[in-house]
Amino acid sequence: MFAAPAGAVVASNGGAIAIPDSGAASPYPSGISLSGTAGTITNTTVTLRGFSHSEPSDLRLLLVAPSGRSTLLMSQVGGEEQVSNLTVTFSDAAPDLVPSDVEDDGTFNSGAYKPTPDDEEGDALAGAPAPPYGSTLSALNGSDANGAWKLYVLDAAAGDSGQISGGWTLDVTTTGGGGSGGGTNGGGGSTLSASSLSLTPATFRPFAAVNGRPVSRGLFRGTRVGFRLSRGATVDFFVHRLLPGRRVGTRCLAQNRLNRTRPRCVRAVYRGKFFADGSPGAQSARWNGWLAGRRLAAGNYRLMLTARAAGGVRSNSLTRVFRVL
Ligand SMILES: [Ca+2]
Repeated sequence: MFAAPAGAVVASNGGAIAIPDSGAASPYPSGISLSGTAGTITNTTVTLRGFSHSEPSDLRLLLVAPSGRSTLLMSQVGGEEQVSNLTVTFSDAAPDLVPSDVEDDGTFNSGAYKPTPDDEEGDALAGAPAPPYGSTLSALNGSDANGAWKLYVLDAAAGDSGQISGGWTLDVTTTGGGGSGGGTNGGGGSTLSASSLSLTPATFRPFAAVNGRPVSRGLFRGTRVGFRLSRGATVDFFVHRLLPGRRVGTRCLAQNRLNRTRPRCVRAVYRGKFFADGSPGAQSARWNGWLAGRRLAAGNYRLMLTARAAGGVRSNSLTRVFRVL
């Protein structure tokens, strides 16, 4: 693989990307936010983790930089054979294109590939910025790295589906030298990234309430929250309950007599937050499933993580869904 050059900024969104049989993945796009990098982009690579699909040639993957410049990472290539749990890096410096015909070009395995947009029509990706799309990652060079990076994953053919279970990592080098550590260089390159948010298990019983206090007892053991930080920071966790609703215009409202025939949707209702002090690297902490002195009620929830450090530096945010029994 390619080691990050000195001065590169590396950030990840570890959230899974679900790829339906046909149409836009969820989320669409998946985002990574960069801030505090100096200068302009000189090199970009993208790594997908846990990439599985029963027919990779169904897929079109588009990376859009904060400037709006874009690179079609792969389109209608990768062959028609099932791939499972690949780690795939896109880099202009890679020796090979993504194989498009497995018989002629070999198997689509984990490894590094040049962007491979085998796309004669150059069609638009529905719901993504309009073409033309770049065919190399150098198409992003010279633009600002700060802001929202977006990865659009579209399945363009019926019959097969997949996922990118471990999300994606962005590795950007800029003329300003980036500077993923420190933050003492005059504010030119202090970044903070979070990745690998997990709940183990993702379905759990919070601690039992005994005299109004949380107590681990039998199956009532809570869960373990894991995450990774690029450097030490305070980590905020926001908890939303996911409830059924009805779509009215752009809003998802609780069902009532007037809107009960509207399309169904999922409402995220804020339930509270907690925080932790995180050290650099992989972290894991037990959570009893209580918020603000109360046990979470049974139901479906979303946990969102965002980290903050001195000087107003904030990380990307990560989300995971979980279920309370
Ligand atoms: Ca498909």
